[in-house]
Amino acid sequence: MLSSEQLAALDRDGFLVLPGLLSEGMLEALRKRVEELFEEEGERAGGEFKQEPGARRLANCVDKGEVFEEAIQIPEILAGKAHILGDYKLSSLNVRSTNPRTEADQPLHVDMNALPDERGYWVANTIYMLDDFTGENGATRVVPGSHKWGKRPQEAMGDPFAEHPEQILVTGKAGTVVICNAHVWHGGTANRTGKQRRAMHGFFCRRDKPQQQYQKRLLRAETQARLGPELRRILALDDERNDELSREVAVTSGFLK
Ligand SMILES: O=C(O)CCC(=O)C(=O)O
Repeated sequence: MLSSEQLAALDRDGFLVLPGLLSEGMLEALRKRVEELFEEEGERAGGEFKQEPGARRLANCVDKGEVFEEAIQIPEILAGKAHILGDYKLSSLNVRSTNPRTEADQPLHVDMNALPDERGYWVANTIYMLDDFTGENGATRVVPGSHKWGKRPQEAMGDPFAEHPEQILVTGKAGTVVICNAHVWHGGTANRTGKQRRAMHGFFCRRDKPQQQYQKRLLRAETQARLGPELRRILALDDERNDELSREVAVTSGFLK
């Protein structure tokens, strides 16, 4: 599914860019559904997880349209997750759309503040470019190789908002997908154009860790009823250990009412 050269690049850099992975049809369907959801949810958008100044956000997307179910099952993406994590599950599926003319970059960070543990890597993200990512519109910055440093940027750098001397901008055409080891230092950048820069983030974790968003609680009964065995496995819907791990996180982080 992914070549040995691609897997070696993922190991070395902590990310792998796959141009054109989304079909035209899936890209259009994602864009359409995402804009419908922003319209429908208005000021509530993103509220199941978080809202962010300077960006529109959506959370809990698996529950919000069949196109999202398809998007998390793309074989190359799952092969990348298995390579980074071994036994994986989806942790969350969110959209982040950087507003036009934002002033500030996001700080460099690692997702869930996670450092590798004694079993290795445990978080992996996926950036689906729903618009072109350019040098001007808020492309994600990444510090290649930093997933191996065993440090968080806010501890190692004086100021994680600052530019890192080794950072690069990940640019690409809409429809590109970036598979990331989410221990790699990364962050969104300011959008200096007049248009939104839309991305979807398919965040996965190792099966022995809590989900960022507890899918079993967040997905409506009618969504769960139509999911087949493969999606149920990816979402850990029948996994009692995940219930113990993720229920607690979901409650303490306050996004379940
Ligand atoms: O949207 C991006 O470019 C990166 C966003 C990100 O890293 C985050 O929100 O944690």
